[in-house]
Amino acid sequence: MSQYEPKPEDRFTFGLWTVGNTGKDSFGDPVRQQLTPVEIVHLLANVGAYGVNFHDNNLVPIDATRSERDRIVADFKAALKETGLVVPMATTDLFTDPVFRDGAFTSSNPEIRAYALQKTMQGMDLGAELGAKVYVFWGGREGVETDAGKNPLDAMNWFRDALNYLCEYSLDQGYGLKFAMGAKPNEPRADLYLPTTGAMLGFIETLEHSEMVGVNPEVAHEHMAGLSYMHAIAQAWDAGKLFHLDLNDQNGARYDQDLRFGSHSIKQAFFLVKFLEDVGYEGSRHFDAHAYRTADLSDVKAFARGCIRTYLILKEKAEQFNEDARIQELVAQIREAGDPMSVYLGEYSPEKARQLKAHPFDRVALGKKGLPYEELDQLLIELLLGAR
Ligand code: GLT
Ligand code: MN
Repeated sequence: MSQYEPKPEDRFTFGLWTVGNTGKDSFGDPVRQQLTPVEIVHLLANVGAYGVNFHDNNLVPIDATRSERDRIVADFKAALKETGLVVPMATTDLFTDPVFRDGAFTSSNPEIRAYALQKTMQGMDLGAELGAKVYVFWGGREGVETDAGKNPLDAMNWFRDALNYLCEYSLDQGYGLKFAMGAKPNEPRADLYLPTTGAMLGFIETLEHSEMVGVNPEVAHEHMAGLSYMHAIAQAWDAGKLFHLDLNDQNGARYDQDLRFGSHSIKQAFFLVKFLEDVGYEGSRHFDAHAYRTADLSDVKAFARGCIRTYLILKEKAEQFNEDARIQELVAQIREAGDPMSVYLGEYSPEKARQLKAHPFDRVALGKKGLPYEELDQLLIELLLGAR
């Protein structure tokens, strides 16, 4: 249906590794041919994406020579020019190569920590060359299987040192990059450091250039921890730190599924889209998901279109929710339950505190009041199911 056609201002982006996923998993070999970055750019243009993001090694293999790198980047730039796609975000693969088996910035080996800095600086150079404004940090191996050999305080200090160093590098080069840190509770390691968005937000405040650093929350990662993604997003927004996001889906505390956006937790996805649209989020709507292992290339396209369409359908549902008279009546009833207490709430003053302490609350009567959350939630379900 034409009303669900993406527009550039929707900022729908995908990573090269998402539609480029070959279906390989820990138990099975690839089922799809590896597409080249140029082929992926064309595929994404075909499904209506605005941009494409990459890890350094999605684009340039880790062992490429300088001339191979330059040729790959030139071909990629030509494909971007031809299709009009842009690169809003880039990141570093600090988890695939065996060198990172004990982490990158938090590796016990200082030589590996230095190599991780070198690799990230080169990744930042590549990102900046292609126009990226956001640089993502996902610490896939920053964690442990056992705490027997590493003190988390050391790991935290090494992590902090690395980010402080890289902020300086970006400033030094004039790249103007914003860093976005992605949290994940576990997998591939047993326990990853800074496992939730809230933990990341706390850590960021300890950095020397905390103003440059925000978060990149991912649906699946919060849901794996049994948390509300939308609440993590709201906290990041409240802190002015929502620099990027990873949209996908996840069925609870399983392995990291990276499902098509909105394919499992429709209600959560609705609240998320409504939140982003209501506050006026203007960053990338980036899909960090991949198609089922059963998919062939044409089904991968259906997967990518599906991510976009579901977002746009939920955006329309959010508008309906905001305009639905009965729904808004119930929302208002919930918000306005009780006598106006504004005289006591808000800023503290000794006089207000004295008056509030003297106020005769009817606690029992207050405790008797019900709230129509059931009716409201059922209306939402009916709206989502198309019965309203
Ligand atoms: C991976 C991870 C995400 C990261 C991506 C960039 S890769 O899919 O789940 O959190 O943002 O490293
Ligand atoms: Mn994931």
